[in-house]
Amino acid sequence: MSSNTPTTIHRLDYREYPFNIENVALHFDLHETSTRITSTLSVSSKENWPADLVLNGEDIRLVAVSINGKALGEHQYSLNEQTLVVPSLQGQFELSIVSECNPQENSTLMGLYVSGNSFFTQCEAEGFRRITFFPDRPDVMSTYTVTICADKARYPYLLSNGNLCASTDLPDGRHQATWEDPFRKPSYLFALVAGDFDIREKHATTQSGREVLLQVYSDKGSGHQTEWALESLENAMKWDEARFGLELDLDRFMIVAVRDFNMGAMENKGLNIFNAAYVLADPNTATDANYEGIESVIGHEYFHNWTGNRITCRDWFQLSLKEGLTVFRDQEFSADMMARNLDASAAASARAIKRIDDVTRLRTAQFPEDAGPMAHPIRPESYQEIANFYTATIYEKGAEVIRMQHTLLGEEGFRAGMDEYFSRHDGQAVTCDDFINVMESVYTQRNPGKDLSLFRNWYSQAGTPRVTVQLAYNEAQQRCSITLSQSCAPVGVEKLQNGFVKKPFHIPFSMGFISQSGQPLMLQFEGRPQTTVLLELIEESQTWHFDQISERPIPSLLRDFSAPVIVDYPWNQQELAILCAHDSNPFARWEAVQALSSNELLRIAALLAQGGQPELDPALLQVWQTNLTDPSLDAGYRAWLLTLPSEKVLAERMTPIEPVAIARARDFVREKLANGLLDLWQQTLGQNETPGRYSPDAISAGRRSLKNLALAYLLSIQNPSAIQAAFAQYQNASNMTDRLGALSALVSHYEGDERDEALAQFYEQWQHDPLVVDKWFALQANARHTNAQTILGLMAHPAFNLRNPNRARSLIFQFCINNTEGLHKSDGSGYAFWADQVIALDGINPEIAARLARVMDNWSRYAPALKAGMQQALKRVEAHPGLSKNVFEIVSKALN
Ligand code: 0A1
Ligand code: ZN
Repeated sequence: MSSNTPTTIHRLDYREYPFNIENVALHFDLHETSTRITSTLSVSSKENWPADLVLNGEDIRLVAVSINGKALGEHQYSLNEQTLVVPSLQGQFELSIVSECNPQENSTLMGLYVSGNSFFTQCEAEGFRRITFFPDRPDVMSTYTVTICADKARYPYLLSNGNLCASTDLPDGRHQATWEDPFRKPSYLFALVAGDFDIREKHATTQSGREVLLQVYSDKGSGHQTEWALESLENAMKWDEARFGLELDLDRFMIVAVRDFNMGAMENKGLNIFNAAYVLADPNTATDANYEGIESVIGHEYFHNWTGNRITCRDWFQLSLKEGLTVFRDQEFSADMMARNLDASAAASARAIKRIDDVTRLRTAQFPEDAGPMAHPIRPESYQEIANFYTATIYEKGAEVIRMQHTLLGEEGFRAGMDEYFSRHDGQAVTCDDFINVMESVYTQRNPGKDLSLFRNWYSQAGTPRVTVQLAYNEAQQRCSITLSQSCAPVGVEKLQNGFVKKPFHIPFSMGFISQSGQPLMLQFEGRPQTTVLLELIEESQTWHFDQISERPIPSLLRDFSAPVIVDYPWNQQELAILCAHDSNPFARWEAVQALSSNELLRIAALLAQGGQPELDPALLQVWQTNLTDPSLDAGYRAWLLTLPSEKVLAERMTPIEPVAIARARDFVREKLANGLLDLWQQTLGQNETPGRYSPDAISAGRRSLKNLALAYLLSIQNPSAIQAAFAQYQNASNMTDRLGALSALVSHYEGDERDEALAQFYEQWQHDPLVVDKWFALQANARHTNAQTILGLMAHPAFNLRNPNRARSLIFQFCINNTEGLHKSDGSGYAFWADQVIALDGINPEIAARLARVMDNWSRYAPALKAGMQQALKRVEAHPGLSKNVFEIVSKALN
């Protein structure tokens, strides 16, 4: 493992690489325990004077180096654990390097590794240096020619980026294939796969009439599970043509599923490698959420071909340039797919559901990050380990920052900006500034006198701004005035900088007014009547006036979540109840329900923390009743309206955090809502069956989610007929969504023997399918009464394997992240378990260990007794000898 000497890399230290590497010719002689790689680089210096050629290399053995065919002696280069340096080179030359690595023993899943019976690579961000010595940085772009030799019987398919140019049989049962990628690319986009696979493929025609081959490779025996992946890939291809005019630039596009993978998937040029969880699906084994996840990740990786690959990042500080933009693109793709073939109102609620889902993810993962020790701007200033910066801030907040640009420019302006971005920068490695410069040129052209100079603060400052709203109504003048004031306290490293002053953000703030009787009000704004207006807040505080307003209105704020901020406005519960039933913006209507129920849950949690006896505000029951019975709402949207805010969202609003009080408050309110609306829940259960052939479309998935929500409410009060219904649904389900919906309601709320029988039966039936076994572990990790001891018991199950990230995530991460009560046990057993697992994982896979380490990020915001236990566990991890720099960065920042 790497040592933990913390070296910090700073954005402003960027220096151009002094050499061009025009072409990289790689030769792989694949063997499980010792693979030999010969790399031949055509190098030329950029300047007219000599420079040191610095190549990165980690965990690989150097066999030989030569320049223009002449071997170098040991005194002609220097080699340490991280670099190979050939000093003082100039002009044009060919550098050849022979090295060896051990794929079988590579448990980090970075570089070249073995998973199952196949070889795979993962190079982003710094994995290529674990394959061969190379300037492993995204601004060194080259064409690649790759030859792979391997045993033919075991590895009949030999894949790499680009086009297959030749394949030949070799002696001793081996064969070889040569691939050429015509596009210049950085090393992080290199990929190699060798193995035996099922293949599903299809020919498609691009908008310019070129025929391309789309292929999905998966484990032998899983080919029946790749239909949805291939369909999603084709949809992604068509969508990028239609929405952005971007066409596939290769003759063939391959996706390969792998069981052992650190992340979701990887956009290697023409050869995407995917965590099998984002490829394999059939109605019996995958849920609606899995289908949605596959579509979105396949879209995401495919869209990277233009936003990431054709135009890449100059350095890793620019990561959000490709990730924020590509997440925005995948979110839009999913929204368009969900809304397709629906009438206007169903399409609007399908889009709102997607937005709600994305905002919920932002609030549960990114807001806490932005308030904790790892807070960083979407373009960070420094890092110790780049793998730790594949964060919710870079991805999800990065996408919000792009979305705000889309909001400010409009669809047409944004498209014009994207066209200009490709025309200026295709084939280059660029910065976030380059992107915003392009967008600003369009913005200024369309809004003379305005620019995006303040908008750039979203790239340089961290933290979640708070926008305080004041409403003043003057009856005599029939005028309503809205004042927006922004503030954002320093966070993370900003707090450590002397004299740091935060500058205001450019915040697009979308809003409307609702009358006391629930009607949308028409507003005169920018010379035309509108029910939703876009205010651009650029100062600390600004006021807007609206005239001809005949009564004091209720403001509907931050519609569609037009900026990643927290809104402060003192609605009373009655005003919220009106918005909950009438807001014409479906996103804002859901927000009103969230606000009303969060207020109530936090009030009850505070009361419970002091040992008080709560009562439920009848307004909440009334809102639930209205939304359960409103015939104009579709099922999927209704399910979101009827779901209580999560523990994590509530914790963000509680100081100090009392996780158990939050959990108890949710139980209390859930039970009241279940009992109070018993008949309606039962009717809902009966009215939302989805008979016939399974389809993951938004309407059918929405019905299933509402039905399974009703089941969960009913089981939370141990309703006997619902328990029967859950068993029946579990036994008779024709798809995994319903089967798992029933089983999870039972596992969460029912203690009888049948529960254990159902669990045992589930395992028995699905033990051959690793993705379903992951679900089985996850269910138990999340269950009430599961504690660290239970998890240790499950880790002893023969199907558990700490080296497989999906398995570790399904059990250990699920428990530590989602099982509040189990983790925060007052005896400290949850924290001790966390520390043990971080240490154990660190010896196997530092990237995965560092992700688990982040569970304790916000320890200092918890109630005193818990806080002490968490700090102690963090200290134990920090003191562990030989800790990776990945985990060290996380725990040392947390303790700082
Ligand atoms: N670029 C990928 C994310 C990714 C990053 C690092 C990885 O290495 C373990 C793998 C994937 C994406 O955004 O999809
Ligand atoms: Zn990405």
